[in-house]
Amino acid sequence: MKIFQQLHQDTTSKARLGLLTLGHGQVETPVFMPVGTNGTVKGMFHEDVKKIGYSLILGNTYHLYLRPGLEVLSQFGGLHSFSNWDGNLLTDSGGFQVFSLSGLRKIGEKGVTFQSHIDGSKHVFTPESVVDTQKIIGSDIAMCLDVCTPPEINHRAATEAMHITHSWAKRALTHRKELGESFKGNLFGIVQGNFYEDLRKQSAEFFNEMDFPGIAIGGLSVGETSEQFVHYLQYTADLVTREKPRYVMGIGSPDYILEAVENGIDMFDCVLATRMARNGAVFTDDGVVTLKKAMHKFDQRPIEERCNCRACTQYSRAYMHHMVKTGEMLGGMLATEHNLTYFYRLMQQVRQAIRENRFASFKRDYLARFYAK
Ligand code: PRF
Ligand code: ZN
Repeated sequence: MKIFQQLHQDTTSKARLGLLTLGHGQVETPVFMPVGTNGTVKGMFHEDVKKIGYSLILGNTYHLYLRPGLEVLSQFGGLHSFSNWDGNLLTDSGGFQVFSLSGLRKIGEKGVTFQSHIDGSKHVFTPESVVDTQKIIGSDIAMCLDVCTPPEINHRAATEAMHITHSWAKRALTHRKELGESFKGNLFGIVQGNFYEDLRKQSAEFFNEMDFPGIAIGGLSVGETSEQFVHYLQYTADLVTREKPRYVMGIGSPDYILEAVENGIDMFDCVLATRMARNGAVFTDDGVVTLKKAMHKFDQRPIEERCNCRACTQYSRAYMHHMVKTGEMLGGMLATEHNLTYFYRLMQQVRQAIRENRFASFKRDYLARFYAK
């Protein structure tokens, strides 16, 4: 089944408007997905996430597998009913988190052995097991197990990681086909290849040939310079088929989002909006506002005049400053709601600009204002 429909192609860039049809409803693209690692967007009620407009959030297989664990999730019939989220859910495969969070880990041809960051216990993920786990979670979009590598590795190591990623993707897809109708989600492949053009090309071509309903571009925004990011994003995006939804994993600053959209990317996720909120950093059209700063102590204005979120309609910057300074939970919650509202509005503006064939000028004007200070 085809899950992606392109609705409009912007005439001023490669940006496009689309529609994803998933198990828990339709999603307009380009779409930003809030991150709910443990099955909850930190500091937010699901109903408020929904009220803002989000209908696709992200969870992490690695975390959910460790806690609450598969026994609990299967007894509850998956994360949707366990957490009472009735929108769509995308889960990352755990590959990336094993590499960034867990202690000792060892990649073999079979899979990856790792130690839990919680209690040091030993576990194994295989391409097949993470498909099974995401089936138990009930993910609407499930990701293949991949090997994401840091920017400084040599060509040989990058080639090896890419080959393992490809071999795991084949196994994941075979396993997904064996599961048939019992697997309700959509399994996406992930292009790797580090910062080498020949490898990125090989990997994009490999995934174009395979039978995945969507393709992600992995291994970007992992510590490289922004020039490298832009170059490899453009280079890779141009090689990935436009027939399928294209997802760049783990990006979420407004400039990276706009760069991705400009190159025809449809989906992205990032902890930035929610993590920064918990540190009292909030997004506005005039840049990031750091609520901790003393300059806000007497400021009676809301974070943003035109914003319709709870923080902006009910509280002043001074009160937000006070809550952040005193470490009140509500401060982080309100700041999170504001940032998620801000990012939702940004994506609405992005989609409107594409619809009206003015994405290139929208991007230019938006960034000029955001970084004017
Ligand atoms: N692979 C997976 N998850 C990811 C990444 C990746 O390369 C990234 C890289 N930005 C973020 N999350 N599986
Ligand atoms: Zn607001």
